[in-house]
Parts: sequence; C-alpha cells; structure tokens
Amino acid sequence: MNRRKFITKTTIAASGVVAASSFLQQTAISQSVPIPSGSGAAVRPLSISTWWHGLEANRVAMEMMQRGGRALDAVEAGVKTAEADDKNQSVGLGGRPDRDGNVTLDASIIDEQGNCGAVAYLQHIVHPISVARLVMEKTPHVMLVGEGALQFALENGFQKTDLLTDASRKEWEEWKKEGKYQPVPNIENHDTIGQIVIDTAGNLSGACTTSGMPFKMNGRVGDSPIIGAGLYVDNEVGGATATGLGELVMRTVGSFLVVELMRNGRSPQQACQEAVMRIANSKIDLTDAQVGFIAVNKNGETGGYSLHPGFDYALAIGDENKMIAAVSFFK
Ligand code: SD4
Repeated sequence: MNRRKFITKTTIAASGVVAASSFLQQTAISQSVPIPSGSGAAVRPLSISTWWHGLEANRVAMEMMQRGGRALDAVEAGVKTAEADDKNQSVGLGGRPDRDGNVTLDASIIDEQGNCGAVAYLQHIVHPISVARLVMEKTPHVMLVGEGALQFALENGFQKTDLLTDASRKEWEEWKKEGKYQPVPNIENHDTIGQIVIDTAGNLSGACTTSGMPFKMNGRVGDSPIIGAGLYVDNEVGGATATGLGELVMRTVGSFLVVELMRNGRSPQQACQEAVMRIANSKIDLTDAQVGFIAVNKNGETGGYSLHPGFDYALAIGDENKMIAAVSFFK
C-alpha cells in the first residue's frame, strides 16, 4: 500500500496503541508550543526503529534484552534483520544501487560509552553494521570507507557477496531508460533502518544502516554513517536517528541536534520536531524531500517527527511492538 495512504488510514489506530505519555506527545504536539516532559518513569527494555522493518528489528532486540542482553548486541542484531532481507531494497542485501549499478552501503553504531564506529561506501558485505562495530572495537578509528572498509571486513572474516538482486537490478535498468541521470530523492522510495534501544540496565545504544539514496552519484555518502547526522546516542541523555534525504540531515547535524535539544530539556517529540523545523525553515525546495527523526530519552519517553506525512516507526515496550505514524510538518 502506498505509504501516504496507509498513514491516512491508520494514524488514529496506530496512535491508540502507544504508551500514554507518548500518545499525548504525539497528538498534542503543536509547532510552536513546547510540551513539558512527562514524569519519566523509566521503561526498560525499549526499542524504537524507523519504518516497517523496525517491527522485526525491535522484536529481535527486545527478545535479547528481555533475557538480559546488552543494548549494543541487541541493536546490532536488530538492524541486521533488515540488512539480511533481500526484499528490503533500501538496506544491505538487495539495496538499490547507485546510478552506475554499484550497491554501496553506509552504517554506524554507538554504544553506551559513546564509542562509535562507521563504514561508508562499503560494497559486497551483507552486514555493514557489524563491520562498523568492529571498526569501533578493533581499530583506533571511527570510520572506514570504500576499499579500505572492504579490506578490513575481509580480513575479519566477512564474506564477499553480490548484493545486487534481480529486483533492484531491474529497477535500476528501468530508471536508466528514463534517461534522467539524477539521484532520486523522493518521499516514498528509501527506508533506511535506524534503531535506538535501552536495555534492562538502562544503557542506550543505537545503529543506523542503509544502501542510501537510490541511483545516487557514484561515491555519494549520506547521513547514516556520519556520527551526529544519521545517528547519535548519549547514554546520559538519550538517542536519535534519522531517515530520509541525508543531505538535509547532514547540514543540520540532525541527530546530534535532537540529542542536544533533549539535553536542554525538550521532550523527544519536541526535539524531533525542532530538528525538522530547522530543515523546514531553510530556503531549499522540500517538495520531494522527506526527513524523519525518531528519538528516545533516558527515561524511555519517545518521539518521532517528519517533514512530510508518510513516515512511520516501530516502538516496542513490554509486550507491545507497534507502528506509529509520525506527526509531520507538511500536512
Ligand atoms: C541517505 N538517509 O543515504 C539515507 C537514506 C534514508 O530513508 O534514510 N532513506 O541519505
């Protein structure tokens, strides 16, 4: 179903299933009036993830954390479900290629100590998030890109795989026929997974992984592997992750902004909204550019906000794991 149509149909139903404090924040949000944070009874474990594939990512992460697993392990395992799914054309295996036919992947991960790792323009590896984790854990660096990232992955036992599936190859060939040699940053066709979790010990971790903008220029890297842009976690404050047109997120250092706004007292919902407002207030034509943020604070309060209708995210608390339609700037 077209994502926008889905939202029209399910906004009310989806809102009804979220925790009460989030529900109030989701529905009462106004674009200028700050809403005070809730009382903040800590909810653990908790998992919040972008888009529909977030349901499965949440499920896997929650299972691990309910058994006492560490946030970092849970968030890595969570997003790996989307990376491994060859039907998912925006993450990992099966991702749409760049305009020259290369599937190039970006990913980042942050643990509860603020350690981070990232890979960008990584080819032939199904699980860039695990390579990002190894960059964090085994190297003195934060990010490896391209050939160097691939070399590092292969040296650490990852297998080379052809990531271009028939479905994505076909779309790319169709796109080439149209002759418009432009990246395609539209609202509907990119679904990066970003996930933030809180484990039973109250520690946060986050992960973000994508094949990026479909049919992008060769060499293009988006926000997802850029610490602070596509993902940011501060264990004392909260975490945020972004989806959508990375160029817009990068220039506002969006996820860092969301976390800093929470540090300064905004609720996750308010912080996501304010970060989107920075983008919305720019002079850029935003007709075809979607951006969405999700966030969770240390107390387990959550939020999500997007530029356009159509962004939904998955929230798992206790036994519930449900989709929520984000409030948007454009109606
Ligand atoms: C990027 N932010 O590469 C990613 C794409 C994305 O939902 O999030 N799509 O710009």
